[in-house]
Amino acid sequence: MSNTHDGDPHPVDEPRDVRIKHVKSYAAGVPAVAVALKRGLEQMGPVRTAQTLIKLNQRDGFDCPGCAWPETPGHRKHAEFCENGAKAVAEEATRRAVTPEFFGAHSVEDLRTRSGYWLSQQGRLAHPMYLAPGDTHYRPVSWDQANALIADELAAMDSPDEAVFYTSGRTSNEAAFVYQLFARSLGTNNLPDCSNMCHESSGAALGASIGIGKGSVTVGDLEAADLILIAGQNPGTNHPRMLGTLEKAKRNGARIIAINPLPEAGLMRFKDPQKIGGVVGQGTKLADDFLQVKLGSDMALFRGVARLLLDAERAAPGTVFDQEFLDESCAGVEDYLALLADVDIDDIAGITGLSRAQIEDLAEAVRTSQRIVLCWAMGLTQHRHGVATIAEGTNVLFLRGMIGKVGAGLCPVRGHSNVQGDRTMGIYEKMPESFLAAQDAEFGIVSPRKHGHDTVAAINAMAAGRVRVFIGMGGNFVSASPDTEATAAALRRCALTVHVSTKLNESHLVTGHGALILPTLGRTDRDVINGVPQRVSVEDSMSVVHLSRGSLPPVSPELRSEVAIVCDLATRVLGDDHPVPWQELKADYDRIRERIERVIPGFDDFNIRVRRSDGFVLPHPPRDARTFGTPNGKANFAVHELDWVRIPEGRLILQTLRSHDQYNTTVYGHDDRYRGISGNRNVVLINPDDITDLGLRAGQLVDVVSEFEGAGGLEERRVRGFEVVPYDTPRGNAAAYYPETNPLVPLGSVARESNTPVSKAVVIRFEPA
Ligand SMILES: Nc1nc2c(c(=O)[nH]1)N[C@H]1C(S)=C(S)[C@@H](COP(=O)(O)OP(=O)(O)OC[C@H]3O[C@@H](n4cnc5c(=O)[nH]c(N)nc54)[C@H](O)[C@@H]3O)O[C@H]1N2
Ligand SMILES: Nc1nc2c(c(=O)[nH]1)N[C@H]1C(S)=C(S)[C@@H](COP(=O)(O)OP(=O)(O)OC[C@H]3O[C@@H](n4cnc5c(=O)[nH]c(N)nc54)[C@H](O)[C@@H]3O)O[C@H]1N2
Ligand SMILES: [Mo]
Repeated sequence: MSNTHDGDPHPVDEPRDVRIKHVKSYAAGVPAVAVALKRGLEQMGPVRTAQTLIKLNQRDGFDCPGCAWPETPGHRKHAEFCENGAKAVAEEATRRAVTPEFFGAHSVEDLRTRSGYWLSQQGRLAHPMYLAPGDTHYRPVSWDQANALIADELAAMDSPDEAVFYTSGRTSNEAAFVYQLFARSLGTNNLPDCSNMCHESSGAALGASIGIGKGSVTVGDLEAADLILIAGQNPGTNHPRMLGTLEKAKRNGARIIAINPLPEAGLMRFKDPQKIGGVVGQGTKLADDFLQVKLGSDMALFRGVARLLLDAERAAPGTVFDQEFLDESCAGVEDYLALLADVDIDDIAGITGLSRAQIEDLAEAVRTSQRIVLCWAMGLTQHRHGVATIAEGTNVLFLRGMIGKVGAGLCPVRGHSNVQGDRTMGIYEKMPESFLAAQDAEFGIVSPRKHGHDTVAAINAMAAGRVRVFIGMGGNFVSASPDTEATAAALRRCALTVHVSTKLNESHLVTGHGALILPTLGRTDRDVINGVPQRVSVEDSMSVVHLSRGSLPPVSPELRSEVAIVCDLATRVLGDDHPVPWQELKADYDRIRERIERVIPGFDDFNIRVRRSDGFVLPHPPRDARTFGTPNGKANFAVHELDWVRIPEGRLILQTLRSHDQYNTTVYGHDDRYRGISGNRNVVLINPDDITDLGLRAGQLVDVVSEFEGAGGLEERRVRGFEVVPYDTPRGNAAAYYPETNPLVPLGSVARESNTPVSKAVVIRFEPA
């Protein structure tokens, strides 16, 4: 995070020459296995590599920290992991360590000039470190000193709402539960999390439509589906194990339709590295159809499909809609159908960039399929109208009764491996009264009822000087959040910033007046408390809860588990006579699970059921019994005004996305193999015709300037020296990597209802570098 290059928080110390190779038409296969092993050997050496990869996603092993895709129930293959899961493990299980000597040798100022890639390559954080106000270097402190520093700062607050407790989605259920319990015991609901920037739009849309903010399908449903729509998701890179499920679905006869501005390799073809045929053959063709939509046009596409379904139903009444479902279970059907009256398919074609025939073909597939699953991720959620878009896709499924039956339903594919579980555990700035009341009764505390800050609100509160203490349970707040410069300035106003982390990152270097780094155990590490090995639990994208146990010796004896860190801090802050028995909870995680069972519905016999080989599945009323926990007890059609992303004259719309070689803000390398790009991440992918029209040329370096109409007029933001790369993206749409382009995402540009930063539609222009 450099102060000198304005707008460029990621100074580059790596090769800048971009090499564009052949764009891959398939995912996984032999190169994937080779890359996985290479990264493992570099970071962990041969013994740790073998020890870890064999335990990945196995019953007595640890949950992959990569993504939230479920493990295959029943029979697990020996290598239940993917290239990118293996990279995530190598990143965590590295033998390299960031010691007090390292911090002695590098001032914070020096570290700020390094790239995120370099920082994470230094290894695992090995000792609690403190940066005193005005000091140049982090210095080692004891855990007691660290807790005392935090306690003093919390005690100096005028109100508990001057503390913010951020969470990233790798935190285990047990740690998340005690963490939110601590925040609420202290008196605040300021519990923003990475989900606010991620699937919040899914939760908001599904909560209103079906009464629960979680997906309604299982792996078995996907395997049984006859039509799978994958919109705004790049599973080949971000959920590679999903490809195995899709391949199986294909073999069972499913048709797969990819809806995406980019022809992502993982959607096109898949070679299963765990099967000989997959390794040497041509691979399975996955997507039968690829609909190359313009950014932010999915709502229009869904509405067009709904209109065509309505026409077909009118032409042959009783043959298209699931009238029984609509009559018995739904509300708002008439209002929604009325909206369809003035939908013109030619307009929809114009908005989406598709042909009329493509839209009709999609509608025909939806009309004739019997078991439909809709999958999506960030390509739908991170738009101003993300909530409306997801609700619209849900409406389409409702018309055909595609929920609460085998092979059909809604599948928001989660990101972080326990982001869904963290929410279940109460990591949410506005948990419902039922949760707060149950927790208060269980512990004899009084939780605050006033809603807390989500991520964007927390940044605004910090910027306004209303936050004294920021605590991050994992994550990389400054790099993951929008508007990097504004977020950095906001963090600097805090008295103390604290990060519980496994690896060094930019957020340790953009600090409050004082700052603490608290090193913690990760998924792969052995967690032993008072001589007793502990296990944690996680919940995957399909509401399956299961145990995870690391087995590697930690890189340093100074590492503490997240649970221990929270419980020790809570004891220090709240005292020994606090009604929550923090030390008892810390000493045996079964005690935490007993409390979770008594507070959160669905966790009956938690300690017994979680020890079953495949864990257990949390209740999901729409999926289990076609019942809907909405206020009116119905599946509610959402009625939103049609919205899409307009492209201003002479400008492009930029989406910020992930390469194949990163985990969110952690950059593993500078290649994006499936997209055929290597050697540089500071690139902007543009349609060749737009390159010509804008008077640019391939290989040219440009500044990317974003434009946003804020409350105070036109705002501009800039990143410098990005290389123009011709790419197969729709006219008017560009793409570039996150987090490098996060300085361009305006803090004020958020999704309606979910407050999620609009990371997939930034208005940009170019200036010569
Ligand atoms: N290896 C690896 N795995 C990961 C992560 C990682 O960084 N690395 N991150 C994890 C996390 S936290 C998450 S949330 C997930 C993210 O998983 P994804 O959502 O797959 O991640 P993105 O790279 O943001 O990709 C968005 C995709 O949506 C498309 N898209 C963008 N805008 C639109 C649109 O308007 N309409 C449509 N139809 N498509 C659009 C893009 O072209 C791209 O294919 O992955 C998780 N898994
Ligand atoms: N422009 C743009 N911005 C985005 C996105 C986008 O697509 N475009 N995507 C958004 C999304 S979907 C998300 S989820 C957020 C991600 O936001 P975050 O979750 O905040 O970011 P990560 O990069 O996943 O966090 C990585 C850090 O977590 C720490 N860590 C890793 N494992 C552990 C662990 O087990 N315990 C603890 N305590 N710490 C650990 C390490 O120190 C590492 O440096 O970013 C969002 N920001
Ligand atoms: Mo995410």
